[in-house]
Amino acid sequence: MRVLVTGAGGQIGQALIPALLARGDEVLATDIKPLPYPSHTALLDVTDNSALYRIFQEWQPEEVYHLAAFLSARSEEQPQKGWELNFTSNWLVFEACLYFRVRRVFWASSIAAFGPHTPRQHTPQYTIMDPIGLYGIAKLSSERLSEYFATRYGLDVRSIRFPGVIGPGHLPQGGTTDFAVHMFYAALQRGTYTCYLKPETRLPMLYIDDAVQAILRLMGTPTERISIRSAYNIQGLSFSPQELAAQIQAYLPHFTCLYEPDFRQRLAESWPESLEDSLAREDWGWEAQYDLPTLCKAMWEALHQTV
Ligand code: AKB
Repeated sequence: MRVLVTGAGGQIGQALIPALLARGDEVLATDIKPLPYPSHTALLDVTDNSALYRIFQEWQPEEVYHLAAFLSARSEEQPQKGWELNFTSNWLVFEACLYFRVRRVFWASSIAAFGPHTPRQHTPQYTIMDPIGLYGIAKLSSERLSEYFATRYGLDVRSIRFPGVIGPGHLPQGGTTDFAVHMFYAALQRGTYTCYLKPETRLPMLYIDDAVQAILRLMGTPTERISIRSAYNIQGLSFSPQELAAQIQAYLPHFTCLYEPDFRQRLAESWPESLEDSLAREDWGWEAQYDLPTLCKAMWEALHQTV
């Protein structure tokens, strides 16, 4: 299968590319910055429509994984850029997929599409969605666009509402859930971390291997089984900064975590604590493999080799 990945240098892209190659796909990895992969890479600004069409024309992808994004905190700093990257680029990619008859397209939605009036525990698939951040506004708008392209034009488009994603090897930048990865690195390198969220702020999270498996499983499911064309809820695990700090202290007893909440607190408080994901389970067999202890074990094993 010929596959195109955008935002390939990001946290999910860096883990997805090896998985796609391992299943025998021919992958063109694109990003706005040069990529470290040995072959089939291209520079691409996904908001540049002519550049996008050139890439589709040359590569003729059968599947597209559109991962380029500006995360929540960064989108607050540059709202217009956040809108272009998190909404307009979806429009351009969906249109290009129709034009070049792409078989299937994946894009990444987020729990940021929910808002302060959304029920926070076991958040249902269908509920009140009133995001307060620009990132969430763009993701919710993209969900509506995604369903529109599927029902009006028959585009086989699929998506997941990602929670915070945690994995080794890539320090996420510009998000609200980044603390979860940064805390591991800081614990090993300095023995202390200052968290920008309050200690008790619980958020849904996912280990990177589960995130990659979710994408592959969703994309490998026959069309007739897909009942959601906006984006699926999935639940992995949920924890707060203080719960993660306690797990880290079990490995590094001298680790200390300080708390200095900033503007990201308001975003985090408007997001769910956990999600109800029965439709993802029924439609494509979603099931997370990692809980907090297994996630921490996997992170330590990986980080001890690199840090
Ligand atoms: C962020 O924190 O902005 C992202 C997300 C939840 O989509 N990790």
